[in-house]
Order: sequence, then structure tokens, then C-alpha cells
Amino acid sequence: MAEETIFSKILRKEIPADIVYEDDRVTAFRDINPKAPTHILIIPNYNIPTVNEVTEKDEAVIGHIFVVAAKIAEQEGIAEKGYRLIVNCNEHGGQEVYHLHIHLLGGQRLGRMVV
Ligand code: DGP
Repeated sequence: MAEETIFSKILRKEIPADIVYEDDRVTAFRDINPKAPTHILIIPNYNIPTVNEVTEKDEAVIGHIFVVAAKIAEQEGIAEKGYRLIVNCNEHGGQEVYHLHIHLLGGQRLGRMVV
């Protein structure tokens, strides 16, 4: 079993989060420390710690995250202008929370790919 993170508490509604979308497979909520006007995290409803632990059994949920990302981008009014999806992995990737998540960032022209 993967270790619990703060995101497990958000999934169980033990701590508050601004949830913008949820279904039986994924949950999306606004990042507590937004780096752009729209900054939403989309996570699977079970913990995969990092991309390194993704296996074939996760393919459907990972694909679903992209479907939901597109829906949320539309909902947020940023689909047409565009946005960025980011997944950080481990230390060099700058990962802080070890529950796989995709950052959905938009609402302004974004800067460089890599800082
Ligand atoms: P990463 O570096 O990719 O692991 O990003 C983790 C993100 O999670 C970071 O942008 C801040 C966000 N975050 C951390 N704790 C919380 C929390 O308790 N609530 C919310 N909404 N976001 C959080």
C-alpha cells in the first residue's frame, strides 16, 4: 500500500479543498498555492505515489485524467487560449506530494517550459 499524503485526506473530505470536479475515478481541486490564474490538480482516487509506479492497471484512470483535464479547461474558459499540463516526478522533477497528480495551469500566457 502506498503511503498516505495530504491528498488522501482531501479525498476523504477530512480537510477542505476547493473541489471543481469529482467522479468515481478522479478528483480535481484548486492548488493551495496557485502559480497561474487557473491552477488545478487532478488526482486518481487511489494513491499512485509517482509516475514510476504507474502500471498497466492504471492506464484507464490515467487516460481519464486527460479527459477530465479537457473538460475542466473548457469549464474554466481556458481551453481555446490554451493551458499546460505538468506532472512532476521525484526530487529532480520537483515533486512535493507523493500522490500522482497533474497540474492544469492556464489563464495567462505561461513562461518557459523549464526553469
Ligand atoms: P508537486 O510539486 O507536483 O508535488 O505539487 C504539489 C502541489 O500540491 C503544490 O503545487 C501545492 C499543492 N498542495 C499541497 N498541499 C495542498 C493542500 O493541502 N491543498 C491543496 N489544495 N493543494 C495542496
